[in-house]
Amino acid sequence: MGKINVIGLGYIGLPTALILASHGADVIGTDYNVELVNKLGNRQLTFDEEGLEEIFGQAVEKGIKFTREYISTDTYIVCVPTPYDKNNKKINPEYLISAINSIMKVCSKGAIIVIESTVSPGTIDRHIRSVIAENGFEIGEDIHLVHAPERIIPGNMINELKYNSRTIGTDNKEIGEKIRLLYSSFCEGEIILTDIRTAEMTKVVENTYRDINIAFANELAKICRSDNMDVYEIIRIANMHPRVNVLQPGPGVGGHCISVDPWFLVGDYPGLANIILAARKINDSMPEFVLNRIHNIMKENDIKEVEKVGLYGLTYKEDVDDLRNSPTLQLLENMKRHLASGIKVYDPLIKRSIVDNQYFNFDQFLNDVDIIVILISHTHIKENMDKIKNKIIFDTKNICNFEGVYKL
Ligand code: SAJ
Repeated sequence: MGKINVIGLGYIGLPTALILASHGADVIGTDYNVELVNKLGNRQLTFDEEGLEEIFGQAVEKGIKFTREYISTDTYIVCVPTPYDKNNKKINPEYLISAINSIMKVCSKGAIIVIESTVSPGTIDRHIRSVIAENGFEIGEDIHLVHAPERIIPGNMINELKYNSRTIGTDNKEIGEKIRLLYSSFCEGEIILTDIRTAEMTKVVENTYRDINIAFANELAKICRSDNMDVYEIIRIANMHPRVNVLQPGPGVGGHCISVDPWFLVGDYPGLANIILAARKINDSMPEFVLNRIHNIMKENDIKEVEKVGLYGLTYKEDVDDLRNSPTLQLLENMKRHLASGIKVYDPLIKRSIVDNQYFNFDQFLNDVDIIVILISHTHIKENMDKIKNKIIFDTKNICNFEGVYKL
């Protein structure tokens, strides 16, 4: 195998490029964002992730390069975003199509294109094969297609890259074996070969499964709140049953995967995806539910100004600096729609200004608020519980055991 050109150096492409290079592959990373390419070229990481720094050093030592250009080679790994259209809920494959078009301009005959980006089932048949054919390339001759969706979780990416099992979907077993060999240079998990459509659907199913299970926990939280039951105690006891594993309720579902992928199924199978749609709606309703709770807690404590309320946490989950679709941002968006403003916000992992009334100093933030709403359970807040004990606390993550704390 010659050089490997990884296209898209974001949350998935970058760690994948680095781990491949650190295990000896000849890797060139390509991204159209010049700032990002320059940063990486100057040995600076673009986001924080445990263990990433270390494999970055190893990859640089082994000669990884970063560029804006597509490289002429025989192996491509495509990790570009695949958002969904907010109106019809269907996948928007424009980044993927543009990457494939660019590859076709430079690739050698018989090149393998591995698509890691999550796509809805049928996307490769409907959008990618036709684009390739329109360019006069024959699939299986001039170009081979592989779908190898990623499975890594932000916060534990490097470990999961190494130990998770993986799926490789191809039209051709021989090509699948080649790519299996490539991934097994760093992946110790089982690598399953299947067809492309199955690989596409499997990935979306995995994230939809989690979304539905989180929605169940969130719905239980609402039921328990309405009738004064302790949802956490109920889930804890129910989970002692050998075949029950209820997840944890929270202020909503963020990130770029679980809050996105189920929509693909709703968009493509509108008459059939019922429980999936209901789950999406429940999870999307949680920021508004939290907002109503805040309103009630303010009333109960005779606090009239929203300026006295502080939201702790801006990222989409604990101990990552990723803001995409975060429940806090969803909540602030809802507030805007209610024409309310002035609520204060702090997140120790976010050092640049993202929203109004954002603080960068924890003590100052605490000084200025009476109610603190824990939206994200960063290690930072767990280690600083003492500092908030005199506040009115609304804990949506069930991490605080003080007397009188409000829960979801
Ligand atoms: N959440 C809850 N309650 C829970 C668990 C999570 O409210 O019990 C919330 C989190 O706070 C967060 C959201 O759900 O806002 C999603 O977080 P997550 O940790 O469940 O998942 P992601 O989005 O970081 O990563 C997922 C993973 N998929 C699965 O676990 C099935 C990961 O393996 C995938 O690689 C990733 O999506 C992806 O890229 O598709």
